[in-house]
Amino acid sequence: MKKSEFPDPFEQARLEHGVGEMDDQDDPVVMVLRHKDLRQCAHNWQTFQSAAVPGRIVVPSEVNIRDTRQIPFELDPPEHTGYRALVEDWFRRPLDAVYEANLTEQISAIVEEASAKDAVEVVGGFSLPLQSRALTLLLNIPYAEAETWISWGVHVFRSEETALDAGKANILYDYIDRKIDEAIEQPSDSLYSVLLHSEYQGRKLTREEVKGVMILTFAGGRDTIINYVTNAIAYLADHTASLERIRNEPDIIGKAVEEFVRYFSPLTHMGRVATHDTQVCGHAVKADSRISLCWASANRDASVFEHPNDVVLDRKTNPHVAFGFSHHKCLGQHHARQIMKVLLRVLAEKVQSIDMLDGDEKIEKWGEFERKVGFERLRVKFNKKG
Ligand code: EMZ
Repeated sequence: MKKSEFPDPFEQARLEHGVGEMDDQDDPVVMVLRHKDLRQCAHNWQTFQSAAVPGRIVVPSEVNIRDTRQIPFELDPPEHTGYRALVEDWFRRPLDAVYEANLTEQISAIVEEASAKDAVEVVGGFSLPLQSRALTLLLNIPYAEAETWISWGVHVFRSEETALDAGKANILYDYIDRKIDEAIEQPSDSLYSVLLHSEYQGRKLTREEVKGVMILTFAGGRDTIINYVTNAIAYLADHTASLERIRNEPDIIGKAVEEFVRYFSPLTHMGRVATHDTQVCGHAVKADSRISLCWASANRDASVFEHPNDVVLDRKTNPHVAFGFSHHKCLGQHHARQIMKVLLRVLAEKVQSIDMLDGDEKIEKWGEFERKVGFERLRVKFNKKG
């Protein structure tokens, strides 16, 4: 198997049962695997809620490592609608030309630096700095702050090895507390200050609410973007013709951005908690038990996507759910898409080909399913364009 291949572990269960079952810290999860069922469940917040105990809709559950509710992610309408409206415009800033130009400058520097080396470890030496520096734009804070986040390594925001590593999670929560204090003392035009000054239902956001938005902003786009970027590099290393095609047909970049996120599905699934006894796809779901919306499975559903296991760079219709579906659709989606768009553009401009050297896959285990989501390490060589 090529390094850039990401098999679909859910196919058989999706076809035969439509659901999969897994245990997570003695709080089982029914995984919803079909595109259509998943979209129905995602819409149906009255039955499948997000506003459960903080951390419980995340799989693996984070109930033991945080008390702060992430906003607007862990809320349901109508509260969700009000909070989301507060932050929606801010998270659309990535679509502005100046933002895109700044991102292009950042990513060009990273690609140039990588191309000057004999070998680059992509996860820690390329995707992590890229994600961290780009985040300074999303937060609207000085570029230098990225160095702190890079120094934390890939595993601080979400400890992959042990889902319950409160020590690591606290590094982030304490940091955000300090930054909120700083923003209270010295207001600026950063996201912290903007949130501290926003009003919800005629009152200022509380400190805990501000913290809830900030944790989400840091954690939601960390490993997801790192995997998205790393996996795209692996793909282009294995498929030089695709890089060449992007160079010759830059108009397909928008479609390639969508196809990569569909194929890689950097976030495997997200949970919900049933408010009453119900069923999904004929499978009983008890009140107060969990389901998960398995984006990664739905994105390979052959009843929706032709040749679901192939990367079709210019796929015409692509109703993927890699950024979620319905009212909870990823707030960071514009930022993530811009990163990939700019990266593909810069690679086409500056890099002739990428040599795959070696790498270790990152495998997630969900009950009977083992899913490759990215790489623990990936070494490549970028060959500069002559
Ligand atoms: C949560 C989640 C949000 C969670 C869209 O996903 O991302 C995970 O990486 C975090 O661990 O807390 O923010």
